[in-house]
Amino acid sequence: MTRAHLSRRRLVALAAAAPFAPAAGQQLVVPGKKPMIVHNEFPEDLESLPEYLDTWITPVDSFFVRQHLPRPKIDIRSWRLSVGGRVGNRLSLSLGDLKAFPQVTVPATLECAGNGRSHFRPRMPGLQWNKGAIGNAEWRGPRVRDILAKAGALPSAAFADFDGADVGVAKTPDFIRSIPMRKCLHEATILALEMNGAPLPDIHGFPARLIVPGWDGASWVKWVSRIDATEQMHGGFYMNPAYRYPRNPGPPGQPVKPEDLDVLEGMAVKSFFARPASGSRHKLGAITLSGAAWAGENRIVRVDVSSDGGATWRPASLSRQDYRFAWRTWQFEWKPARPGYYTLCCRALDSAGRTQPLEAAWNPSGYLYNAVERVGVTVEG
Ligand SMILES: Nc1nc2c(c(=O)[nH]1)N[C@H]1C(S)=C(S)[C@@H](COP(=O)(O)O)O[C@H]1N2
Ligand SMILES: [Mo]
Repeated sequence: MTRAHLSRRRLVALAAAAPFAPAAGQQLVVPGKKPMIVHNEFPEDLESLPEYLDTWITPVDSFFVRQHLPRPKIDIRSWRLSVGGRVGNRLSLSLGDLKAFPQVTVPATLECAGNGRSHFRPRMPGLQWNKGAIGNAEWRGPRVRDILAKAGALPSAAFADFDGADVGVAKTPDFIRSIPMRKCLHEATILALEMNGAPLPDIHGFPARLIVPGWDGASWVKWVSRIDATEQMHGGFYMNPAYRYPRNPGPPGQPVKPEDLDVLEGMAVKSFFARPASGSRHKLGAITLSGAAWAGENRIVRVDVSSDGGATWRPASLSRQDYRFAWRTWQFEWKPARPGYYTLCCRALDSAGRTQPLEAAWNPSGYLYNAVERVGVTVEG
């Protein structure tokens, strides 16, 4: 039996247990993490429980983890970031050199492109994330544009390739992502050395990870050890065929020709319930509904909630923190008039006028799931 089989069985066992009560021992999988939904034990793929996603900053101990390859062992004394390719002046930078650049703080939401994949029908292969492959953190480090400027990136460079220190194993290739220059040069694109005010934890990319605000998680390369300015997009697996999305999504289940797929960039508009949990029971009285909403490179302007399955909607209140690339948490004090079974929904609207659909656009890899979430709860008299 393969590891994948084992962990899928564990996941099923988890899902069958009381909501959000992982089976005994699950907490021990990764030291420093709260109970998580364990999709894979090695390399770790860990999903946050939605009940922990009700704060504006997601603490490291409840932040999701996704990695295709075993985590590299970094010896910080000999560690160097090499910067090369189409540059006038190759660099080899220590952690101290990176700290000598001006440091900027960027609050930004990191979401795996496959978050929500388990809700698509027909199903597709890939990690069957529910809704917790997301978190919001404060990232701090030098701007990528300052590093590229110091290296004298040539005007002919249209991309920069970011290579993580993790290396290919068996059929799983080396993790390399190409980011277009216009995004590399954005003032909020940084090489984070810190997450939530502390040095980056190993599992989230120590000592340096790329922050590509508003773009899908696969762009946020962990353990960056090499940056190469290039004329052409890297041709590796993680640029093609992985992390591509149909230019015009078609009917569910329909294959899409490779030439009709584009590299994923900005994310969809989306919202979710942190509370209440689906299937929960409540006493008649005020019940706090809460969650978060985000919209890739756009801002959230509004979140509406419904307690009648989407027939009528009322605005939720949004967190005062309002940063372009960070989610906004939302709250709503709901006072049901009478006992019953209720279908609660939440729906976000962003600054580009996008809102969430009732049905997410099906695509062969199961990316960008953003249908309006529905949560059924029972109110008892
Ligand atoms: N070097 C490296 N970086 C990586 C990955 C990886 O496998 N290797 N996975 C990517 C993917 S698909 C996601 S969703 C995010 C997850 O970041 P996290 O583990 O800090 O939550 O890291 C990205 N960066
Ligand atoms: Mo991802």
